[in-house]
Amino acid sequence: MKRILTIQDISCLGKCSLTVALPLLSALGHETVILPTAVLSTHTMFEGFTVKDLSDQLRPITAHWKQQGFKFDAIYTGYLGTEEEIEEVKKIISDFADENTLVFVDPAMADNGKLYPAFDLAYAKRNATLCGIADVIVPNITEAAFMTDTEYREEYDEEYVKALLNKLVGLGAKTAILTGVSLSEGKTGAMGLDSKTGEYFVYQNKKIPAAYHGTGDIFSSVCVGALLRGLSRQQSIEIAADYTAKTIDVTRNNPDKPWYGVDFEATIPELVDRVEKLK
Ligand code: PXL
Repeated sequence: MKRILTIQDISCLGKCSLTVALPLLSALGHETVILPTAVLSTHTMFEGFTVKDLSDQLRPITAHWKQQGFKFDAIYTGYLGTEEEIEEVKKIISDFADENTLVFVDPAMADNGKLYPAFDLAYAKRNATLCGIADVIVPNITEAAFMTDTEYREEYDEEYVKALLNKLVGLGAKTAILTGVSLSEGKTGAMGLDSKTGEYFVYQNKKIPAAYHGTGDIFSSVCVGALLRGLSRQQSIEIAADYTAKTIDVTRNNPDKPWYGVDFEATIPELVDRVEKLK
């Protein structure tokens, strides 16, 4: 069994970050070690959320793991609260990752052309330095634009996406995967660039006309979980994109859907079925 360390916040209620990553990675068959960076009552789209920063716990927790001799096959980072925390996480990566560790970074901080309420441009630039030490990064177009000083566009073509991907690997990431990429009317998916071979890869499926919070975390968790099962990059983005789309579709059709997240729990059996068949 592979062991993955995931570093992100716990939004106690809200179906994002660790409350999504942990169940999905477990369902995909991985031992999942969590390092919570903060505890929030809910994610930051709720009014009046509470936050307890846990930055001062990162060192003692990881020092204990080090002393116990733990190693990780992958380190997956998501939403991080502050620039200082990003620096701490870079240290943890340099302490625990060797050439066999998959370092997977989702610089979760923005969407639809805007940074989340807690962040500014300096934070985005700091996240770019974390992306620079990653094997795989999975920003959306907004996050990529902020990190690379590129104009954010709602309407774009393949050349714009390719230029963003080239700037992202220019940050130092070995492979960049842009999420939420729509290359034709009614389609959406992901497009990536392998910096070593210069090869682009792409997957487009039907765009479900609905948007919910936490779907970026769902894509990332499934993508890294699939990669860690030894599936190819192409298979992994296809499985992650299809699962995310299916989950959005199921949520859209649920009359009692919560506004703050998707019904990813309902589609886990299908996900497991699909990856089991690929064994
Ligand atoms: O889904 C990304 C995310 C994770 N964690 C917290 C968030 C968000 C997005 O808003 O607020 C606390």
